[in-house]
Amino acid sequence: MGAVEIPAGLRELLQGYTVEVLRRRPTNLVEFAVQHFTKILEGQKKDQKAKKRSAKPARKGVTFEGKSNKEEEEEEEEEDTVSDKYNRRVSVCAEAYNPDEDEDDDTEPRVVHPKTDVQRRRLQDACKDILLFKTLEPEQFSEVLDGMFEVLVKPQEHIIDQGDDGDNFYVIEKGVYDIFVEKDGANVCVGKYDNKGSFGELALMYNTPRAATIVATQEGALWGLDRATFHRLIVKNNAKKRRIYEAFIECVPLLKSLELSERMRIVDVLGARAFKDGERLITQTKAGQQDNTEVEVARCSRGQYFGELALVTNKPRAASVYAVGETKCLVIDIQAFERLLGPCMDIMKRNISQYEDQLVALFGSSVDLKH
Ligand code: 1OR
Repeated sequence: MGAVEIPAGLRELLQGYTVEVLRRRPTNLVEFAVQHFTKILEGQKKDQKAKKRSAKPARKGVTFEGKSNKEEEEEEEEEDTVSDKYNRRVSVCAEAYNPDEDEDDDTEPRVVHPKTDVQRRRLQDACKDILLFKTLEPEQFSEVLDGMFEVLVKPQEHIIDQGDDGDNFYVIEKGVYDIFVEKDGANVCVGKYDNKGSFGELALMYNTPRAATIVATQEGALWGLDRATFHRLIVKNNAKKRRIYEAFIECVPLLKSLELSERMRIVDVLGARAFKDGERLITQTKAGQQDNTEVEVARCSRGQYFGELALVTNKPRAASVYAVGETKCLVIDIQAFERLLGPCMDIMKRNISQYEDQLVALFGSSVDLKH
């Protein structure tokens, strides 16, 4: 001991402020700090009031493991308000979470939504490719599954509205969901989720308002994870992920032009996947050679990237990719790719032209991969 003790939450508060400064680039840092921290303080006050107003957490079909909270017991007699099927809280804002391994979190009651075997299997299936879960230890992953609750949605239902406070993170089991972002006062559809993927992580990770509106286009099923559990398991794991991948990400040539905070946002959403020798990672879906034999056209190694072409051109996969030996890749999903890698688009496009040159060298005829 003897070292100066850093108050719980200090690092998160300063980090949140820094991220907002880098995002919004205010001219007066002090004035911006006052506004930023006032908003957080107001949010905390609102949140405390909301906590008081809300029922103690044990709702029907929900059990909490761990120490029972004294405050909750005191509130037992208070009026049972909350909550809709989303387990929405009345208000949420900027709680001072410390993503590092602090013990505070362990005193939080652990949320368990009981599930039938069939439900749990469906849930496991929906979560198997969720990148945010890919770097979790099995124990943490199991806690995530325990904490998730089923949400059935109807066509045109708004799951998330841009500008709201963040309550839950969602994993898609089925359904198609449009993504809208407000531009010049109009809502523009910028993409969609088609029966897979997840959304709603940004507001929970960075204590920011919802960045997009998500609307179901048909009946669907989602699995929600409440904000506190998301913080306890995913945000805490992100701090670890930053430590592990920071140095590697720093030396990826493609990402050199990004700011440090932008690179860290990539680390926050990426997942790690290991492949065995010979395993196919990407399958060519575009008709290539007539005789269907495959020719090795290139080999990628540490720090290089692949898989961007189909995302940049919105076309089927132009080549198959196989692991050579035991390999490990860092992966990001298409929405994060579009959101975070815009500044690298020029470099990627330039490199696509190089692929075309390589193919000409190999096959003799000219190819147009972009159109
Ligand atoms: P959230 O908690 O902010 C809305 O709530 C969610 O929409 C957000 O987390 C993401 O999970 C998801 N920009 C911002 N958020 C997006 C985007 C997006 N796409 C999905 N989400 N863009 C579209 C990229 C295809 C960038 C638009 C300029």
